[in-house]
Amino acid sequence: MSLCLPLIRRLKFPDLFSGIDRAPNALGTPPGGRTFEVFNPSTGELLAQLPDMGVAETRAAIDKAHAAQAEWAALTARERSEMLWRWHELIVAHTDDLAAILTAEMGKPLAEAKSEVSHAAAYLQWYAEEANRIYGETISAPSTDRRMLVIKQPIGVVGTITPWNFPASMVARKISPALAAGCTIVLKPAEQTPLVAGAMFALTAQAGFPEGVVNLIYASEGDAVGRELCFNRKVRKISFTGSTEVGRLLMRQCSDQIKKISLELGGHAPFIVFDDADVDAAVDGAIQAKFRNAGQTCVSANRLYVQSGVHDEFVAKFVARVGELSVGDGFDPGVAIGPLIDTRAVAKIETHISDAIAKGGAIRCGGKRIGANGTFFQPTVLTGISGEMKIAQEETFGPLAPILRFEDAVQVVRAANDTIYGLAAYFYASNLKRVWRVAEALEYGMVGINTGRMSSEAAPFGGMKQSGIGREGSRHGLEDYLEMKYLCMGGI
Ligand code: TXE
Repeated sequence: MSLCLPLIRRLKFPDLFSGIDRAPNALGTPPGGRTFEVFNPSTGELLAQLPDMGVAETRAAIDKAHAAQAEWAALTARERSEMLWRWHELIVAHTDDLAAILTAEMGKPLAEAKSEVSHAAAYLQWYAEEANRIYGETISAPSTDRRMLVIKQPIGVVGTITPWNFPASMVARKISPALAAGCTIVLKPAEQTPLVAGAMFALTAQAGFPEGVVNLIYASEGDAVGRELCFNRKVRKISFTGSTEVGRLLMRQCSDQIKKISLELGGHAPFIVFDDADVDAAVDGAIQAKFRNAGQTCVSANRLYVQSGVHDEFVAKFVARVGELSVGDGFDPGVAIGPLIDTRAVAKIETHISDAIAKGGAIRCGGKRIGANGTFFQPTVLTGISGEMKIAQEETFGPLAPILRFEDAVQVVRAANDTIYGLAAYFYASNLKRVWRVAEALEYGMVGINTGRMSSEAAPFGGMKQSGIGREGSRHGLEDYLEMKYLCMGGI
């Protein structure tokens, strides 16, 4: 592996970076020395060249995880918990470096990167605690000579595949409940952002995790690794976050062995502002829900529905605030919006804008690429949006806020639910009856009421419909990594 000097110079502990080489699973460079490159999306600068692992390396990692499984599961919950705590402490101690690596490879502003690393650490802390709270149950038996109970056991080796948009917190969100439950893991991070995952894995050795418990696969694409994880019988569960398209493929592949799978896929979040809302609070919430991570979040507010009575006030205040958001390199102080992950993402935004304009939409601010690198885009607000436009139907994954005016509260909920997705929804209102009714009627796994931000390690994150299967975070997130076993004792 080779790493570029400018990135290493940014770090307080450059040895953390060199640790990436040693940590994962010492599988070494694949035959033929295949490698792939990682670039900074802000500058285009080459950050690193990594071994490009394939089927053989994935199989070797699965074998290691499988060999370590029984011993890992046999540790006491307290012992597993203590290792998670140590990993948590190491991540907290290295927050600045991990955030710098994250900003370099993904582009998000350094402050957001730091907050993501803290969020990642919070998952480790949560599941270090939760590891000690795996309970079974006893059942009143229908006859006196029997005793019936339920125990929970780790599922076994888990294959995890993570995306580029939250490259640190996604790793922690998947691995920490799996480890707490007593599972071993093989993880393939996104090809655009493998470095922060590598650095986090480098710390697992210091945290005391035994050899083979956590295994990292660097790969330039997901297909071959994904197939091996799905079709290898030693892997008992897949956990994936990414596009709905790949999620569907993985589910088909897992059907071969009826393999368990958790999916956290795309979203198309409605953000509804009712007439009785606090408009200033709604503007704050919309800025957060839309522009965090340059709009590249699965819970990003994708469709802003604003009721007629507050529409003009909301648009005026929102456009003014969006105009203040500065775009640039995530390392520059004061930057609120970094680059998009690649030029393909920018092209998708442009398609959504031109389609909306052709069908009668209007640009209220932004609307253009910035700079020569081609990955920066102005935060943009569109009004006059209607249901037949692409932007009202598809996930944009960028800093583009389309506003739809509405009159009727019942119809807006119907429109909000009229999508294949069901991940996150937001609404602002003050009437208590409306708050309850709308919260119950929205077909989404997560609903933010008078808030634009709701992710927390303490809460179940996940979606309905084609946004996924399963939940991550909270005590519910642990259940996905546990098998339930019913024991019946007779002759008592
Ligand atoms: O996702 P992919 P991409 C959505 C968002 C975005 C779109 C495409 O709309 O614009 O998806 O993003 C691995 N078998 N989300 O192309 O391809 C890949 O290597 C196994 C929402 O980046 O799904 C990476 O590690 N794995 C989302 C991971 O899947 C495969 C976050 C995600 O990549 C694979 C990201 C295969 N055949 C994108 N092909 C969210 N839910 O937050 C790719 N991968």
